[in-house]
Amino acid sequence: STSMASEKEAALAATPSDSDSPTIFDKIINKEIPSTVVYEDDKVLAFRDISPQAPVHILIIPKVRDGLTGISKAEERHFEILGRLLYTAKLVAKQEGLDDGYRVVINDGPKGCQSVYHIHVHLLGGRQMNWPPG
Ligand code: IU
Repeated sequence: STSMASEKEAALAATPSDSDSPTIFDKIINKEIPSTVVYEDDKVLAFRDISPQAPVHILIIPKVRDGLTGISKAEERHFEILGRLLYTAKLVAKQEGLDDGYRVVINDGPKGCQSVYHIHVHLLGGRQMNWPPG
């Protein structure tokens, strides 16, 4: 969140041992806390990141986590939702007018700088992205 000194600190503080607990994304899904939703259907929700790292920074998440705390926990039963998350990234990129390109990212675990243990796809765009990422 914005009160954290850095996303890396948040990631290192959010140990994977938290991964069986509900996350703040459940409250966003349930509209218990506000977010700017840009796409929603019965399976996925896409909303603007509270701490945007690019002019467009959107998170795409499954409405039901089903053990998918991160990509490292993916099983065969998740094939469909994983496809939907990526396809939704494409739909939202189009909706946001990112016709010259964009970045799609999934952070995993402490070294991947994951801070919320409910799988999420980052869609970043609206500026020139760099490679390698930090
Ligand atoms: P990460 O891949 O786990 O590091 O990404 C988590 C993202 O969730 C990060 O970009 C945060 O800014 C974002 N976020 C949010 O949008 N709303 C929140 O209430 C919280 C985190 I906590």
